[in-house]
Amino acid sequence: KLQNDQKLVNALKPPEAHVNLNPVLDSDAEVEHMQQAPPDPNQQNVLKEVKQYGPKAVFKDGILGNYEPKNIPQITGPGEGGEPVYISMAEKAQGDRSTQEFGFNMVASDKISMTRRVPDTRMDECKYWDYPSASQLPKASVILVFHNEGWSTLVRTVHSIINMSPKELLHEIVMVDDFSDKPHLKDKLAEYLKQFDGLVKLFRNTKREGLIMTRTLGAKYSTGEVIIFLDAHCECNYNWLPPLLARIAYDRTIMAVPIVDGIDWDNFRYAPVYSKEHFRGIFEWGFLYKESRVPDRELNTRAHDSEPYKAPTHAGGLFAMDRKYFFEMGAYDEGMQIWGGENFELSFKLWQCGGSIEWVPCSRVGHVYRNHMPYGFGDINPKIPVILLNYMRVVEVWLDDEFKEYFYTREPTIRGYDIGDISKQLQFKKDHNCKSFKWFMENVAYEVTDKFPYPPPNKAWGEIKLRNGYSCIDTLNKPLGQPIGIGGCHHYGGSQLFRLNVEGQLANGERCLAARSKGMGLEVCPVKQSGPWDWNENTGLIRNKDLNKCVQAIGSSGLELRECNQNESNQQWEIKKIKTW
Ligand code: UD2
Ligand code: MN
Repeated sequence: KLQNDQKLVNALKPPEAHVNLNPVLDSDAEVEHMQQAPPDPNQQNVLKEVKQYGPKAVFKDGILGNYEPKNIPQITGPGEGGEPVYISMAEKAQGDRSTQEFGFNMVASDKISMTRRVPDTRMDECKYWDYPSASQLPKASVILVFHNEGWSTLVRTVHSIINMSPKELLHEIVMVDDFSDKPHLKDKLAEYLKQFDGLVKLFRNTKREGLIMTRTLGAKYSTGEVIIFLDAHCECNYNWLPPLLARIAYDRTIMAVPIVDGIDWDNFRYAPVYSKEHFRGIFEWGFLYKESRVPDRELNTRAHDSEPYKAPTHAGGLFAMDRKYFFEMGAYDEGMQIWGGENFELSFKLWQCGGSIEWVPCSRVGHVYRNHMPYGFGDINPKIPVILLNYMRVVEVWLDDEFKEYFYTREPTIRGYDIGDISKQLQFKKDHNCKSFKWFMENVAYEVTDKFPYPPPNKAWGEIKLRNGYSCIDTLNKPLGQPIGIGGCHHYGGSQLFRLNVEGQLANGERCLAARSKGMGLEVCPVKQSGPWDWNENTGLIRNKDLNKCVQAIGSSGLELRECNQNESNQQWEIKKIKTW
């Protein structure tokens, strides 16, 4: 009863004043103001703050936008203009070592100026937008969480944010050290940041929290109206900030996502991720993150090709949100650990519970993609991979039952694993009267099934082991098209985990097996879900129906398709379920 009373009290409270609800209107007649949101028929019975739209950006063809940089100086030097930087033979060993340690070639990075110019990768149209004046835009706290990052890539990120942002829109940079143990991130960093006169604040975790929890902490420490997360190895492009803030000023429930350009881990070349077509974030049913061309249905809702477009999800690292709204939405699920899946958690939550996600083509930020992940996951030790544990929490909270099934079809080994308490998330979903995942699939992520149709049920899954032996079919981590083989059974899944579905597809992870030269190789699963494979539990034969041949172990590591022969012991397979917990 007490709880209910409290809820009632909360419901009766007037909505907290927010700067974007009643933007100070200035006399700029070009800016459209305050259109009323149409009522949402799905949310009729819910007591809800009426959405009010704020000022909008305005396109002025041929007239340079109000925040456009003028007179960009021409500078020459290593890496200027986003050109690649090459190291000498003498430096190679050290470069390799730094790559091992940080995932980036720090010897190359160290040669580049902290304030190098990047190439302007935006569409030309982007130069002609006027964004609301600084008094009409919320101010940003840019949050950088970091764990054992290299020096120059980290510090260049800070310089780049400051250099590329209008002064009056950058409230602060909040850095949160996720329990790094590298000496250069201790006093040296704190000393270095003093030159920014308090604009850059440094906080440190007293234990390893992982990037997800650390981001929530960073948001707590922030005092700006908008929070913008960036990875700690980014370089901002021209005028990256106003277009993001403008979307949030217009509607505080929008998550605004910049387009993420690529910076090479080895030579730091800055290159546009794509220039002509628009892409947006989606997923396949194992929740691997994917990007695909934005459907016309979405593109056609806009008047200009440089306008933001809606997206089902995003890569995770770079985005802007109204700070208060981030917490109203419960921030990140605190049960998710270290790395992975948090992008889906926040995305599904936003879309299903009244918010939205937009990608903003005129805001571009470069991100250094690593050579490999250089850090471990600390002390935590779940019996399934951390990333899958995170995905499972997302799935159990946000997906309807039929959709959960698609995920477990794709990741059968983890079904039933104890993911801890999700009651808080489920309660949130109820309290906010959130829409179903089906609604999300039909109205937001509607192209997903064109690319990744719902997986047919598995007929058998597990390791594929020779009946009379200890060898298992193994992808041997071969690239697409290369012949796969066999290896000693290890029972860990991974390269030895296969699924045979009722349509005859045999798959490992997101890849399918196809006949290749004499044997089998991996391929991208065809959208048309039918495959040639069948397994006879009695004889043990795995037959390719198209070729009428069977899978046979050859020697200690080979695999070939041969004439079917049920008396051949190297053709007799069992498909054995495995569990890693
Ligand atoms: C991508 C995202 C990343 C995050 C991740 C999934 C982009 C460009 N990057 O991987 O932001 O969403 O997917 O979770 O979209 N860090 C910590 N503590 C840790 C581990 C990492 O603070 O325990 C920091 C790290 O220093 C970096 C940030 O978190 O600043 C992201 O980590 P990453 O760069 O290794 O992730 P990335 O880009 O591979
Ligand atoms: Mn990163």
